[in-house]
Amino acid sequence: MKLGLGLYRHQLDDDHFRFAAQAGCEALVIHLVDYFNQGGVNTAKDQPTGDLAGWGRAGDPDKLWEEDYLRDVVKRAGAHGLKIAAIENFDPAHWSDVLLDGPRKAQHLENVKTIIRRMGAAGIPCMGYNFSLAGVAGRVRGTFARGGAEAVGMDGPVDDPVPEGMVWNMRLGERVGPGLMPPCTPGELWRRLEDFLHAVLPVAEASGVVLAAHPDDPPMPTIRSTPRLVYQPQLYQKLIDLSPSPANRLEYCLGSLAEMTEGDLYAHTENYARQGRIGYVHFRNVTGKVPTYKETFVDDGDIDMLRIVRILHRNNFQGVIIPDHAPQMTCAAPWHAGMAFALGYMRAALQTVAKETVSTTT
Ligand SMILES: [Mn+2]
Repeated sequence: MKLGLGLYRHQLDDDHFRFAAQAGCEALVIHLVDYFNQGGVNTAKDQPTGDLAGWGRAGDPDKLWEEDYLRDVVKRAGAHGLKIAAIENFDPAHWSDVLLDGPRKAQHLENVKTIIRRMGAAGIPCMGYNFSLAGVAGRVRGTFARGGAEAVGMDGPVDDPVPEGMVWNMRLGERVGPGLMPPCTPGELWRRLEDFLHAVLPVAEASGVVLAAHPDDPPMPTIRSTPRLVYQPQLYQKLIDLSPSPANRLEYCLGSLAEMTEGDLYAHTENYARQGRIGYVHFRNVTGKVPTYKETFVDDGDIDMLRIVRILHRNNFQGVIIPDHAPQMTCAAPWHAGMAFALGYMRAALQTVAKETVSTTT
């Protein structure tokens, strides 16, 4: 198991690479979608939340991430001893009609395949994705965490419909509406996911890349009147069972899983780790469950995080764990302090379980 850090696109520079290396990271998970582009209420200082207007404007539909750009990031991070373990999230501009089953679906599936091939060529072995129409919508921000630290949570369901022209909480064009996103049933959304996996997994396998699915965030059966796929822990098994390909994996978000109303998180983690289906782990903690939960400091929520690390270790999980999100700490560098706090805890947990194994085998 390796320690990693997630970085947003605007953070892919030497200072952030040094910060990760100094905290003991061996790997990075990078975001290439600019969530903050022309957004109304978000700043790039923390994870995006946003109101009903969404996060910001999606990227250029005609400009896929270039192989040279990917190679450059791999090289610059490598100079600090860091591997790029994964890219997290496709740009809605590149694959919106895969989600919507729209008229450019064939082209958008080709876009995804092209991106996967370029990742393979650049040596980036995992693509994290979130197969969702509404995306990460409906969350609020406040001083919810210990000591009044700013964090993110949910305060009741949000079912205001998604306007036409918005997908995955981002605007595809200059403006949205006045129409609405076409309706979709849960069965239809599962069929779209299956189409995606069957089209892309063979290319992923040939490219040495795995796909890793994030569960729904927040994990409600509907958000903004759109269906969701993985909003209870056992629904991850349904996703796994869509394809036996070893490239069909999970972006295992402990926070989202703990926010779900059913299931034993430890038993599910044991089950998915034993199947070898975890791509990488979002290591974050929460208190409460949907529709009312709050993100917490990693040591301060409902999940026994050390117990999770023991389960992953016992099942020989070789992938990366990253903090996902962390509360913002009151100081000159709130994001950095929050991440450093989480990384320190995680590094201690990894060292603790490694020593436990030694002590039981000698
Ligand atoms: Mn997550």
